[in-house]
Amino acid sequence: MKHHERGKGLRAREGNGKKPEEIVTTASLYDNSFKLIFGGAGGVGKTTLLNRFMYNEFNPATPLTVGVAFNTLAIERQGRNIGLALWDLGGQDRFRFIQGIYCEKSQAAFVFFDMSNLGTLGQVPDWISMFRQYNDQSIPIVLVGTKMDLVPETELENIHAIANQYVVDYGMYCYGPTSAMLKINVEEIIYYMIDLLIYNDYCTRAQQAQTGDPGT
Ligand SMILES: Nc1nc2c(ncn2[C@@H]2O[C@H](COP(=O)(O)OP(=O)(O)O)[C@@H](O)[C@H]2O)c(=O)[nH]1
Ligand SMILES: [Mg+2]
Repeated sequence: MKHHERGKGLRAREGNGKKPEEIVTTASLYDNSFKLIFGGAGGVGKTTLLNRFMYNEFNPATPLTVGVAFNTLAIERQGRNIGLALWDLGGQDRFRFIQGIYCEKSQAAFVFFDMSNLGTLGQVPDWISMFRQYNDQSIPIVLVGTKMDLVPETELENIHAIANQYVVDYGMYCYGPTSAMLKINVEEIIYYMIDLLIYNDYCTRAQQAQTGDPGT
């Protein structure tokens, strides 16, 4: 989906002190409400990628995310009105103790590492554990590689191989290399996940119709 398609119907705003649940799940406003959570080591570029996605901005000096930050957004996708809550969980260990409860009731998760600093992959398993602990074990998780623009072309293949191995080893959904600076794959990975969630929702509803189960 392109930015102009997000145009009029798009509302981006900060929480204004309201609980995100109150904003995003307001009954019948949306065909679907999805909560997406974003984790990964501090400094890997979570906030920067979200700012690129939400506002099409790139700030080379993004301030440290203190604790947890969230944004809500309304989009149209596949003819549906979708309410999104995007939770940026910070990344500094000293905030970790408060993060668990913010992970709950999420439909999908994104775990970030910095492609120019592979040491940041080391935190990926912990984030996955926390996301699964506070959600359905089968929550789809995308591994996001950031700052692709900082990586020499010749190293890319090796990094992709390592990342794809993580996807297999930890049962993630897929891997997506990105650059928020160059605007590579930022919208794509997020819409990819939203499309999966919409698809799953169609399947669930079809199944319920067949079995006569009204669901919830
Ligand atoms: N070159 C480059 N720098 C980036 C990119 N994404 C983030 N950064 C920089 O990485 C630093 C940390 O980013 P930030 O979003 O605060 O990381 P967070 O702690 O994961 O939220 C900032 O200086 C960003 O400008 C990118 O795609 N390319
Ligand atoms: Mg941040």
